[in-house]
Amino acid sequence: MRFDVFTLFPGMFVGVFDDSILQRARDAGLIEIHTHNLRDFTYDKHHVCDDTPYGGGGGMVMKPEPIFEAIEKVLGDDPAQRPPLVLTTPQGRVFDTDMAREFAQQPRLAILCGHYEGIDERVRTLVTAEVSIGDYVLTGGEIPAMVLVDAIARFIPGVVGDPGAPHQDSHATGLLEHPHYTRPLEFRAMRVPDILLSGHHANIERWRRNESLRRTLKRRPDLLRQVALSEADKNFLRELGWVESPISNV
Ligand code: 6GU
Repeated sequence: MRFDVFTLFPGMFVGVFDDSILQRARDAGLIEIHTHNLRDFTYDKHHVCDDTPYGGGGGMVMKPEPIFEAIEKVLGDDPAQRPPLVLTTPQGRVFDTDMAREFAQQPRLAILCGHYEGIDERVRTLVTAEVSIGDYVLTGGEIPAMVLVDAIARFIPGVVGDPGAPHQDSHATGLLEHPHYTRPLEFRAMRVPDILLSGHHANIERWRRNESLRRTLKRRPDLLRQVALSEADKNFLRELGWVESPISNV
């Protein structure tokens, strides 16, 4: 999958995409990440990309011309032939695991990092989707773009070591993850639960499922309304004092 990121601050991406799992995925040819500096698509001496808002008021607005120029030069002149373009903005739809999985189906994705007080409204004619990463305001859309690339890349086969992993982890199952342990068996008087040493796979799976349920009930009970629960799941949750909501989304 190829990502094209349009930004005023390409330097912010250096390092984030050059280490760890994303670098390995790039080396393996599983993902390509191209960052494009919007300033390179200006024609004035000072490479200006922002201007004051019509109507007055504070702050600066991202100018449309460098953005249109960059999108058309890099992604092509024909809108019908271009990959989807996501604008990162706190006004967007809140990003989640379903969106990550869906974007990962695309061969290409372009991301435009929003900045300043906002972006000239006419730029929205280029944009396929507006995405926010949560209900707080950041100084710019670069960190959200990194979040999107990382979360989407994990759903591309081969990027994460264990092919089952992205589909089993927190949120992908709709539940939070169960606890994990590795050696040593006993550390500072804390022992690994015996069940994990039993070699009994069905019991271990039931224990992990129950611990996921326990953790989700304690930390994110809202998620339980959106997940398909078996009778065994419900019985376990009831033992913990869970009361089934009469309104289910499943
Ligand atoms: Cl996508 N952009 C900015 N500037 N702030 C945010 C955000 C995006 N998502 C959450 N906060």
